[in-house]
Amino acid sequence: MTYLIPRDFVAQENARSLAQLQADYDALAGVLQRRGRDIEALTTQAGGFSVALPSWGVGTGGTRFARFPGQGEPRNVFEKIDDCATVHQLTRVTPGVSLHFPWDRTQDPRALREIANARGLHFDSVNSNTFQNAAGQPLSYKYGSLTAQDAAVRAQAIAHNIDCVELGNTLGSKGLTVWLGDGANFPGQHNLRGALERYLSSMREIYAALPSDWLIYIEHKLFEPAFYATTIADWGTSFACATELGPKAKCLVDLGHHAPNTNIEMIVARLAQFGKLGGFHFNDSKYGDDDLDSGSINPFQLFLVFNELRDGVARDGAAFNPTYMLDQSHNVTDPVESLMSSAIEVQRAYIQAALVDTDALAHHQQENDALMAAQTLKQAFRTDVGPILAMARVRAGGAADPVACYRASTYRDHKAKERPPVAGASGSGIV
Ligand code: AFD
Ligand code: MN
Ligand code: MN
Repeated sequence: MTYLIPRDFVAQENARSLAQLQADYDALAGVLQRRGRDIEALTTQAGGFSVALPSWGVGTGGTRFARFPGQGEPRNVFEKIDDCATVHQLTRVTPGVSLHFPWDRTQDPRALREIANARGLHFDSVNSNTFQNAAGQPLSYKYGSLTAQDAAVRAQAIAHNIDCVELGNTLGSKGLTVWLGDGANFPGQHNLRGALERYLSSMREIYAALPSDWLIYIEHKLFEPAFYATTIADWGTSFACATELGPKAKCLVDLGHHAPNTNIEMIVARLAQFGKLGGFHFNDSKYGDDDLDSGSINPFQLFLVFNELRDGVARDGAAFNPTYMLDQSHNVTDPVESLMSSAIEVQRAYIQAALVDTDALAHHQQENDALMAAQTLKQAFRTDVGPILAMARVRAGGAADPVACYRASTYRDHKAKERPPVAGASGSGIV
């Protein structure tokens, strides 16, 4: 029998801190009221937020050098679903799970869908993988996949992507995310323009296989594993390709996939302006594609991204609807704890951005009062919205303090017993 945290246990844990939470909530309500803001409206807004989990995030990631797995890690996609369900049970903000194929391949996708639904989860966009060779695959991706010189290799990579769409369709997904490792390590290795032409022609075939209500997300990344010229290296290339492909193609912004100090919120604004912002992979970084926990290094950047998203909703309403997902690698923490705290960090940035006094901001911008414009943003960013997030969780049956509740439940100890390591298990390790 698989251990899941009993509902009563969460309620009992919450009972310890409810009076304190109510006091903090009431105090914050007063602060916000003086700013003309209703805390209840914000709590409702927080309760409506969601960010999808990467199935590969529930295992310890690792680096190019080593992976140091923890106890009781999931060994297959069904066990990954249990961990994702636990993250969602306590945070109430992660009902979607993004699968990665072939890592999460199962013989019985219908059973997987049923079990996930029974745990309160659904499947967000699926991810293809042509940056590794799959076991038993006839042709190698060593020299590229969708951009390979060899037409047979391209055909194999296209077929894999179409297979992901079909599997995803059975699972109830509505999107395919394509991140490509293709590129060159030496000047001259590729005809740069030829590689992109081949990419587009491959992607046109995948695009043609999309169900009518699906989107294809193009995820750009500056470098790695190609170190001289990555084919889809930046948002501009991504935008151009999404435009070439058509309305079902959108751009996906992974926060870690840019050069250090890149103004990511401006990329968000540009893609939003031109109707091509498809979604996000949230994580944080100090150097490159570090895949650290969301908001752990630069929470202000995350807030500024959400400030642009707030602006997008204000301009375009419900038509502006990018998807949110975490994409992180957990090396030194319990992945469940990292995913819970990261999901809450993303939700926090969303609510902080909702607190921006937009009239004041517009006024200061009009008056060219740069200092007060910045102060207006900072006032929202500095507001501790923790009680709003905790109250939204408690009202939805989640935990006031998800990490404390998770630790008290000894979930991981149960999993350590239930899941002895097996050789060749579908772990993760590459993010
Ligand atoms: C990569 C990309 C992409 C991919 C993932 C796989 O961020 O999202 O699917 O990691 O682990 O770096
Ligand atoms: Mn990513
Ligand atoms: Mn990445």
